Amino acid sequence: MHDIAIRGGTVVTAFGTARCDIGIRDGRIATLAETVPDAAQVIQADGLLVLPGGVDTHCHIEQPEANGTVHEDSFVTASASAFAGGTTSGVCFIPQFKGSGILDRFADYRARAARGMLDHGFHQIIADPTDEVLEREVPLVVAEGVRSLKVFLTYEPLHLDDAGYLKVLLAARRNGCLVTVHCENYDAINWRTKALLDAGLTAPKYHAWARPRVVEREATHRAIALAELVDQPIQVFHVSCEDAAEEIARAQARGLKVWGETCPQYVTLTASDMDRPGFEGAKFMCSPAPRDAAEHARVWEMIRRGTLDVVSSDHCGFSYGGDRGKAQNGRDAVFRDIPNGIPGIAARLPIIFSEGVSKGRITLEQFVALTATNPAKLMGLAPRKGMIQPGADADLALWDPARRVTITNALMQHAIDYTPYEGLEVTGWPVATLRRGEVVMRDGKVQAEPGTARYLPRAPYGMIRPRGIAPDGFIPR
Ligand code: DUC
Ligand code: ZN
Ligand code: ZN
Repeated sequence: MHDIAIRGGTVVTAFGTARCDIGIRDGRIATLAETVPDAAQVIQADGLLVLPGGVDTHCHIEQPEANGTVHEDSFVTASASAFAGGTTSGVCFIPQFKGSGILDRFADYRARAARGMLDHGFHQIIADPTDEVLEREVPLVVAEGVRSLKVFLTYEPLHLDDAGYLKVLLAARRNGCLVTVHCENYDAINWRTKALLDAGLTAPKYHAWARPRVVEREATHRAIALAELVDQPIQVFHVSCEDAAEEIARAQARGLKVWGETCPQYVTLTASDMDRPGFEGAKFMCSPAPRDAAEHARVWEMIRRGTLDVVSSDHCGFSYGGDRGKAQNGRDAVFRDIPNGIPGIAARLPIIFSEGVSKGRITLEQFVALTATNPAKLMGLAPRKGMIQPGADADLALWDPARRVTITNALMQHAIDYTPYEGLEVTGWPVATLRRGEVVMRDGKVQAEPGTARYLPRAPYGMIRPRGIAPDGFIPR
């Protein structure tokens, strides 16, 4: 006997598509069969696709910043937003600030995340790679199930220089972690920023001028080269352009363990969105900066080739109105002083489905791979998450591939007062979301109890094991 049967739908996995029923028992997928006759509850899915719930492995939620602010979406509101868009699990960021360790933050952040509804793992940000942090504290958070260290090659006050990055790569290698990297050149951006501000070019649109493609390409190249030196697998976060993706493609062709992630903003938003009157351009400010329509086509090509194999949201909630979010330094702040980041945890799946599958750029199976299976595998969450197979958590999105929707902020169900995708028309929309067999969203109504989130500790896994090949065979400890 099953608790739930999902009947009549078309089940899509990264490996194929089949008309079959799904039987769920104790929150897990128990049966995939032509018919599942015995169930206490039946959900009819005729005409719908049944997809693995989205896995968003790059979400900034309720994350404290060094200046004392906290991203405005709480774990409760961001969980609701995720469910509204068909996403059922995420990986978020435990902060570290220069001059502090990481352990005190871990307990606090884990408690915040537990108050939400989204199943979650963590990346550990390393902003101050002291010996104490790398030798003593990192092994302790790894023992708690953290398997990725996140570094920023730019951004005050998070940025690491090459020496610091090398130390983190080595610590990751010792502890069996992946390193995820924000790749932009810190000094080049600062130099450009100063020159722009000195010339009186201060509006939001100059954010893109301060950090052109070349600074991303250079840092991507360097991040990969140093990872090769240490024989440490890395994922390059939020690749915005072909130039940076080509660096990843070259590394992959040489057999290096380098993966590339992109985000919906890099196939929809453009630098000209930041050129709106007054402060409005701040709504689209994120880093790397959005490029242009021609670049969108090139990013799609890199997705199709498999160079970029994960699409995450980089959800990062700063409201537009009021004085806490984008305007925390005033509505006439120069571009350098406007916080970077845009909300997107709800919009991710609809945008990639619509722009990708509905417009014929990728297959259904590629969509599932990009948004659920590949991120789950790379982060060590599969097969529990990101897959539809017996034993996996019954995390599912029931998807109407023909539903046409105009994105509005209300549909996003987050705590942010705008969406950068306002007015975007999409074809394909989630009509229900199940998390561990529980219907947590139906027809846009989120119905999950705060405090029901589960922490996803990550054990060692083979995908991120070093290759055992270093340039001259020497890897320091
Ligand atoms: N870029 C990041 O690297 N992080 C958060 C938001 C952003 O735009
Ligand atoms: Zn980043
Ligand atoms: Zn980010």
